[in-house]
Amino acid sequence: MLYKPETFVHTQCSYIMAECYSFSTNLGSETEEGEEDHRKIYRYFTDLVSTFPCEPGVSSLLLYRYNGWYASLPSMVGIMAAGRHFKARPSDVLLATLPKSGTTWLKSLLFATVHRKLYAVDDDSRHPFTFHNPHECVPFLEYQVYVDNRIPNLDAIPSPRLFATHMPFQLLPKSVTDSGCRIVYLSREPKDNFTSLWHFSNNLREKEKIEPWSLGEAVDYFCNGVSPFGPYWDHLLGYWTAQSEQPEKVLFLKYEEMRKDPLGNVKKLAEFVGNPFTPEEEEGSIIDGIVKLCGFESLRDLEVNKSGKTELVFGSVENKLFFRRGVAGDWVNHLTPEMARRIDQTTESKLRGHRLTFS
Ligand code: PAP
Repeated sequence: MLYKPETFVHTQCSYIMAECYSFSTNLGSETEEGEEDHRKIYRYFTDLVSTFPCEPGVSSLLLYRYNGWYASLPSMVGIMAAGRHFKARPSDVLLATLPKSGTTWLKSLLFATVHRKLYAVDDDSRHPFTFHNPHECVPFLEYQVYVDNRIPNLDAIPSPRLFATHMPFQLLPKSVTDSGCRIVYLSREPKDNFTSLWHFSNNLREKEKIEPWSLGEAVDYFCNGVSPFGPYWDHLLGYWTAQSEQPEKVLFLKYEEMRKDPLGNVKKLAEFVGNPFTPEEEEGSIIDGIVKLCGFESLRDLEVNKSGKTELVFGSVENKLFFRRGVAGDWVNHLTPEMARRIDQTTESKLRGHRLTFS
């Protein structure tokens, strides 16, 4: 997908597109560093991460271990670069998820809600979602912003800026926690999260070189914590604990509850980010419009999501891969009772005593 400046006005979307997608030369960075310094930093982090232990996991790439967390080499480098450079503003909103827990959906709902005055949700001819996958509208810090061939200038983006991340709470850039910016975390039932991840990773593998993975082997990796940004349960608990300590700063949502009550959850999101719907808006059709615009079928059926691609640090991903079934409970169609039991038992033992459950 090419950047189409004419489709945007003065908003986060236009800046992000310009800064993050133009493979810019030095546009002036937050740290004022030149291109050569920038390359050196990435080389340094890449060399460093290469020395970490690595192993295969539920991923198309090898997963490197750092402080008990797993991520692919480029993602780990992105985490480190974001930690060094990212300067959060108190008005920023960070969307945090594990891969395949509904990131695309959350990005679309939050973007459409926050920018509802700029982009009417019923105006297909102008809405950014007609031209861009939600991943291009709300970029990942470690996959799209802090990557070695671009020097982002995030200073020019008007508030409120929206960013996304798969990082565990414990690895977030210090400026995020120091700034007190808001974090919205979306979790998903572990068996569904695993099933979605298995399909996605299988699709990304080099099909000519690598055989499809056995589901049983992938369940082992998952339960042993070797999945991208895993261990899955530790990731959940990081944000769950953060929410219980700072409920005004961290909102913890569940995919299954959003499926049941999307309208209520959109209202909750708008309030949490300090942009509540007015009584007139509540009476009108806008909340319903946002839910419809961001619904699974509506997004999946857009041409950009049928034939477009999104550039992420590990490659160019076909947008259609972000839209598979979009339901809760699809694991029953894939996992054997034994596999399901194994994941359930791991969940029970890891979450015991934390009052966090999934229906
Ligand atoms: P990411 O973390 O790599 O960005 P993410 O968007 O979390 O991916 O994962 C895609 C999952 O969200 C898919 O789940 P499935 O494999 O179980 O089907 C996808 O179908 C689902 N999804 C994408 N968009 C929506 C949506 N608008 N509403 C509900 N679910 C969605």
